[in-house]
Amino acid sequence: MYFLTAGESHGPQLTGIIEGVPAGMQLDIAKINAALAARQGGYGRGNRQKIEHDTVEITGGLRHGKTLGSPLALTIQNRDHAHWSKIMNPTSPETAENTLRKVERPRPGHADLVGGMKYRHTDLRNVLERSSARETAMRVAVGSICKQLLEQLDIKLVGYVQQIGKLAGAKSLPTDVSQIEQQIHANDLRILDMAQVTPIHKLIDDTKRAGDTLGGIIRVVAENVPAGLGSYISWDTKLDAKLAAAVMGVNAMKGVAIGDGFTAATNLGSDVMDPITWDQESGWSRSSDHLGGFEGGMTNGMPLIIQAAMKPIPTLYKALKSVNLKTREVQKANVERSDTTAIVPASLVIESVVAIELAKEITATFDGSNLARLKEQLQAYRQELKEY
Ligand code: EPS
Repeated sequence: MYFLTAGESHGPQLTGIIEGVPAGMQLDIAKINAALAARQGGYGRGNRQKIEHDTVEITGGLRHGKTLGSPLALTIQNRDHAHWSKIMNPTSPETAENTLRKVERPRPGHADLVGGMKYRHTDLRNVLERSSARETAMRVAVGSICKQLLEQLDIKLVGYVQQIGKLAGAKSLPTDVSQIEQQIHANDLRILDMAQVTPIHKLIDDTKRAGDTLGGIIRVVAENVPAGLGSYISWDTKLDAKLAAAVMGVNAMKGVAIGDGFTAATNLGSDVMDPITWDQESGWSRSSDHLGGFEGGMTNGMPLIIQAAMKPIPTLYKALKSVNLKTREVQKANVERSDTTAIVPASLVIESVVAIELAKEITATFDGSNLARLKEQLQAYRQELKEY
């Protein structure tokens, strides 16, 4: 399975192609659109989301609602393009009128400066348009398709917000996906503890007023993932490594942890290893999950627990010091319309990239040509593990 996205934040549309989705899967477009709508929401978002109404159009790989096994072609329109149709026109000439809103004061922490240096862009808009997290809309669409595939295989997962700035969204760290889903849908922060909603809203409001931004911590839990996905044989076959790469590939991520992560490094071995259990009914298991469902780069049958640390958004209304590309004068960095925090949408994006990696691994481990055959193979494999 492989996917690629294209498109600029204020260009005409986002495009995605995903190859390797098994044939014979009934695709629920409403579910994809619901995921896209959820990604647009969340407290702390800026005004761009009032313009966009993300919905997916599928123009390849689907017939009568079912996947053909051929590449799925997806598009999401950028409604805001109507306001940028001259500046972000893919084909019109580079006239003065078409190149207004040049970006020449790079924002610290953004891709602006290094992107310009590397690709020899003198208008940093050429960098920010693609480095913008707008692209993650397509990753959520692709992720929703992979999530639907995983659901067919009885694997469920959820990504939610564990912490915003210094405030935790809950003390507990549950592993029951349905329970987590129920709790996070009761508020606009995707957090577990309703008592934390008001203090976190206030934190976001105060930060916005101060022209500043916030990051946070995201937690993903995946349930009923069979043991033995990934491999201990070589570094690049370890599934936790692939997941870590996918998580770090999401805009603004600065850290990733599996299970207890960095805390495990400070604890004793006897506190960190998960004791092995066996019973006739469920076969092999562990009595705790400090290792987040991974041993030796392979899933061990326990819930997968992945955390991601997101830095605050680098576009600050209280602009930071920068240097003008042309004049070399010290100036305030460019201010583009932005979010105070994008931790809520990012939790859906992280959920999506984890779903994509799991779907990739499963369709590579078993025959991913046809959904019915894949189901049969996975069921037989689960039975084999039980009887081991
Ligand atoms: C972004 C800046 C903002 C965000 C955008 C990411 O866009 P704009 O400059 O148009 O206001 O809204 O996120 C999205 C468009 C989105 O759909 O998530 C940035 O610079 O990264």
